[in-house]
Amino acid sequence: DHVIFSGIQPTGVPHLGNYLGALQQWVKLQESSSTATRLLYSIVDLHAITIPQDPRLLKQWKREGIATLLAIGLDPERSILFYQSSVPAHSELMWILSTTASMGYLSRMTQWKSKLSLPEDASPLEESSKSKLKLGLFSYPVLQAADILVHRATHVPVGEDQSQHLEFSRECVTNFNHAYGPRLVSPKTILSPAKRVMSLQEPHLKMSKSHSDPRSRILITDSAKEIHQKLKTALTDSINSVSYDPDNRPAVSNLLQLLSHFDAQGRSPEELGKVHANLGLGAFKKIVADTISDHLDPIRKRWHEVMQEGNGAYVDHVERIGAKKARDSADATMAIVREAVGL
Ligand code: AQP
Repeated sequence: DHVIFSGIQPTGVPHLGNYLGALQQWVKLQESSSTATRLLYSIVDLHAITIPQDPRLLKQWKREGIATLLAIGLDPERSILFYQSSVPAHSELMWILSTTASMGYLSRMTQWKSKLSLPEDASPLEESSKSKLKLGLFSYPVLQAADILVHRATHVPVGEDQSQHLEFSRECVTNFNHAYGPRLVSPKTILSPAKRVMSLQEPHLKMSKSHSDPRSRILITDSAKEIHQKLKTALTDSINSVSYDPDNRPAVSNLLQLLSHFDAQGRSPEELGKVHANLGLGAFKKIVADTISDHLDPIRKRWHEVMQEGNGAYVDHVERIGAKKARDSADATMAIVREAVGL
């Protein structure tokens, strides 16, 4: 039987990168998988605290995270929705995995470097002695491996930026199984067609929650007006017509890719470039904004409804039920792991 697991950090309202790269895929998997497939989607709050967070804001963002999962169409009867910290086995398995995980492998990962704005060749020993690099940020991929392996996930739908971490999860399985016998299951990565959605302001960077310029991303709760404003100020180039040419026109090509992801007829960016070839950039941006806001409008409305239901009580209720099921799922694996290790 298949088990699908994925997570999103409660570090703010998700943007189109999170939505197209991961969240939309979660809903599609819910719709396409057989009832024998288990689906678990987590708000990974323990990952969020690898970067300093305001505790009150974190609490708010966690609730908004569950509201997001409901608003995009996940059904709590079908998909298990929960906070990572509600299931202590994630942390327990992390510890056990960390005893067979390689420091050398972790030191080559790029995320801790990018979060600290360090160069690609930064060394963990040097950075930790400057006390910049915290142990939790460095060992983040081990916790992520535990999230996946503790539920015996067979498939993990993520954006391309997470491929490296998934590869590391498979490495953790190999190391553990080598030491203790074949107990853990190796997960496969599922990449959505929108592997990497780019920033509206700097098309060479991925769209990201933490970038300082809010105009660089469209949030799934943005109103039509906000979406139009962000597109109006989106970076383009000096050619006032539309064509798909990722090498020479990365910004306009990024907009065509976005349009293609939301196109009801499923046309490719190349085709849409030809369809809109005679438009000026202003008129083209208006079409992109309309298409995105038509898609997000029902999601935004449902998001607000869900957040308001019982003043947040509904969201809390969904999470409590999900957490109970997730604990049962994780405890079954932990019994096997503890036995194998001799704990
Ligand atoms: N730009 C993107 N294109 C495609 N997929 C993306 N994802 C993130 N950005 C893009 C995917 O979204 C899922 C959840 O991400 P996350 O919140 O757990 O962490 P993240 O990857 O660190 O997301 P952000 O928005 O970039 O946050 P910050 O700025 O805090 O780092 C993952 O499956 C991810 O691949």
